[in-house]
Amino acid sequence: MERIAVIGVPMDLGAGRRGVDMGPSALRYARLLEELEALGYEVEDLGDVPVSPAEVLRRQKGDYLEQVRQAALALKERLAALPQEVLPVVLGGDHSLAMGSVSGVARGRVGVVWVDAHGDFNTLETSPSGNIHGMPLAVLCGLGHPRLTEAFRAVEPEDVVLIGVRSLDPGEKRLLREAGVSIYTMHQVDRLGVARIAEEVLERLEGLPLHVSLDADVLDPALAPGVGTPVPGGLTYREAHLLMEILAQSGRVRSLDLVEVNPVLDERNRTAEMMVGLASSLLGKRIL
Ligand code: EXY
Ligand code: MN
Ligand code: MN
Ligand code: MN
Repeated sequence: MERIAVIGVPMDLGAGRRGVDMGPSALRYARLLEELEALGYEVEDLGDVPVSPAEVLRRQKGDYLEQVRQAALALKERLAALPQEVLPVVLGGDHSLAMGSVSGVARGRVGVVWVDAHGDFNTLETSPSGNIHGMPLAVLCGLGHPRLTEAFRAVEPEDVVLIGVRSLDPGEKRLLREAGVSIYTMHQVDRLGVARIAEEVLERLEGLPLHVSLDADVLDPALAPGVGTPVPGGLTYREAHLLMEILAQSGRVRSLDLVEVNPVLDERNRTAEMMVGLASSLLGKRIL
């Protein structure tokens, strides 16, 4: 029986709004572990990485970058220590945690499938907000603050694919183009369809173990309102499930992030419930 290790990162320090620190609880309350056990996995909950709550830091005028670095580093170390055959499922928390998850699971080259309305490819110089959750993918590719790139650089831009993008800043557009990251925007999703895109992604990342970093804001916000940076015109419920189902059929998914669920902005935990459903599809749940 395949083993899954669940680990939470209750962090909203990288985000512009408070609340995604409660994402791990919302996902657990949406019965993530029970769903995975029902799929036949042996599931172990490793609990949460310790993170100082933003409110505490605000009073201490905390240095968020250092706090985010510490939390992502703790995650990286925990994941790097897991036995190779264990499949980690990381619960966010804001997307800056992915600096720790991707670098923690990487044992050589890893294919990164970044499913997100955003590019998350800003540096401190190009970011319009200074929010670190808009930077993790750039850091993983070696671009950004040295305190972050020295700890988390882990992937080749050619091994990264973005799917669902519909909000990019001018600076990150340039950086993405220069780096050579593959990008399937919502325009391509509409023109090609997720089935064709999923097949192309699997072909492009042929032979690599896959890390899927799933940002809840890739879904249409009318469907999944519990996110801190909503952008209209996202994936439908079926598009998201089809994408997960085809990636699952490859048998190459080795790790997963579920990030940016903000229960404060949600309606009755429906965003977390959708993310649990998508995780189930990605980890093998089939209709028939
Ligand atoms: N591109 C904008 C920024 O960098 O501030 C918005 C980033 C949102 C990031 C969320 C996690 O996907
Ligand atoms: Mn993101
Ligand atoms: Mn996003
Ligand atoms: Mn190369």
